[in-house]
Amino acid sequence: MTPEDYLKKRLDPEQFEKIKGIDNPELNEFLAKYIELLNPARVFICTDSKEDENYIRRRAIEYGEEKSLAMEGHTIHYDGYYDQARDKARTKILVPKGVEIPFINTMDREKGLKEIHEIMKDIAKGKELFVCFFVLGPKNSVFTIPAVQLTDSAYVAHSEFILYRKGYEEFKRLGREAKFLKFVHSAGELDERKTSKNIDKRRVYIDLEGETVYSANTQYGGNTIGLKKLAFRLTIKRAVEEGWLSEHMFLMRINGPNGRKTYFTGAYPSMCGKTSTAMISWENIVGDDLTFIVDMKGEARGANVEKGVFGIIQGVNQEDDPIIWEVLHSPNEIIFSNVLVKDGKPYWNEMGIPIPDEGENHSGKWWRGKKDSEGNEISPSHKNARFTVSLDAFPNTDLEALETPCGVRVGGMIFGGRDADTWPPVREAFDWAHGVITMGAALESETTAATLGKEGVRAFNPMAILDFLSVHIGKYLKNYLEFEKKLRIKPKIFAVNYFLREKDGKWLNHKLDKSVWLKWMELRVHGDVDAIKTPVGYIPKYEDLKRLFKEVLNKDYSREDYEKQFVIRVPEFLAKIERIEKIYRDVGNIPEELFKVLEEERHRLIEA
Ligand code: SPV
Ligand code: MN
Repeated sequence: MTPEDYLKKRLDPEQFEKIKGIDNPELNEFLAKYIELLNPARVFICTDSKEDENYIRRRAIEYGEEKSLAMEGHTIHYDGYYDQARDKARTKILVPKGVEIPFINTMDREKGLKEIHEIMKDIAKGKELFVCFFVLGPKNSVFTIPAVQLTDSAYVAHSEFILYRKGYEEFKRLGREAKFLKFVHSAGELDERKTSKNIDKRRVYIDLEGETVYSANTQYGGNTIGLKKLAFRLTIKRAVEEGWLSEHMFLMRINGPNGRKTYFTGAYPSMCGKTSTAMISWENIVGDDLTFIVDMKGEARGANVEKGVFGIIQGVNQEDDPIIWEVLHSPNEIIFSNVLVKDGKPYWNEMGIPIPDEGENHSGKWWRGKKDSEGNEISPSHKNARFTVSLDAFPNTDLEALETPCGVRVGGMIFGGRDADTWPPVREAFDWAHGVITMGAALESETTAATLGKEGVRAFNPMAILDFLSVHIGKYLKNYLEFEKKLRIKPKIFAVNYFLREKDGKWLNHKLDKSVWLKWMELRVHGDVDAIKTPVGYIPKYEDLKRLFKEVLNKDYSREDYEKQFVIRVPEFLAKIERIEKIYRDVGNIPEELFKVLEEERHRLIEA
């Protein structure tokens, strides 16, 4: 039987008609294979129609994966208590026999495919399977990558409709030309709370060769939403092979003098201020997580891979995040996940207002003081609780930049680390290679939120991408370094660190100081202000920051603060170079240029 015949027999006529509209034998083969394997009770094919999207929303409620909250458009979804974050240990890249990739969890491809196909056999029995079409990047552009998602979770499909651009028409338009990514997900058997039951069989297997990702027995978005971090592994590989950049970066517009618009990307490890930077209320958001950067006529052009936000909700409060707060309290379409709900209202940790003493949360029925089976007190919401919302809900989204098929010209690229004692708050690289190597490839962040005075544990996280790398880091860096050669106009590269501390542990900066660094970087991109040359790059002059603090925050900025923040900490920088160099020496197959640039920096620091 041909795949098409199989689909005709297996699907309702109405659903089969939708598939027939797409002329792509590879798609038919894929669908037939996985519908047969997962063996759902029924299959729903989603087109780009409002009606089909509404069907998904309705199903999420009917199947109990989401519940309506008091405010229109708001729903709550819970993941299992032990299924609240990306499962790094059970996420594996499938590789040919004998291949190992440093830092990356790999598994023999044949073995992995066999295991996941066994786990997925009949996994959707009795359930409805949704087949959804999306694209990464703006439609009908050089950025566009089509993708098909199979999932038996209406919550996952619903999330994707909020986060990604619809792609059914694009599949129809491309027909056999569509070089698409494939995602197969099943939440597996569900418990009475409609959360994945068989966590021991949770797997996320990434088949680079087949450009297919399998995800089973999990619901948490980072493990299941195919187009997010699962597709990211596939697009990093494509980018390295094709000579462009697929990055874990926000994309934002910084508003300069006289209406000037300058676009910046920013890569920061989790919890280093990425989303809060992208959402500063007087600047403009284009994206908060993933950016594609290509060269176009010698310019670096960036586009948001997504069109929505899957953001961390802990700590969002009215004072520091007025825009997010407003969005979360308006009748937008929002999925809250793993927060506390009382009387149909969502509550989360550190929201700056009193939180009820009981309700329902990620642990089921919750009351203040409730402990889990390990004796840990359960907080009102999970640390990684999230909100899922489209970018068009934000009043400061740059919608034109979001959808333009040419992307926007990237003026600056920021790498954001987290350390108490090394990087100054902001500095500019001497050139592309200096920035890529000493800022991007040397990115570190502290894993623990250090208690007063105590130093956090530094973790190496180049380009904030270590969790997602799908190629050898040497290849990835070589591509980055070579990308420069395609550029006539090069983005400036900057490094920021919002987390400097005094010797006694006190923070050296306030939360909003970052908005001043952004304005300074914008001016530097256009050569509007001078800077001071140091061994590790250019730093701002006191006078410029003083003026900007007044202009942006209406605050005074003392020379004493400036000197504490911007002193070049030579021993710490030298120690960092040593750490980073050792990591790359141990890995092997790293472009020689990396060691040369680090050596030059060491030399400058010693001479200073
Ligand atoms: C991150 O952790 O970097 C996220 C959320 O953006 S996740 O989808 O889990 O990757
Ligand atoms: Mn992310």
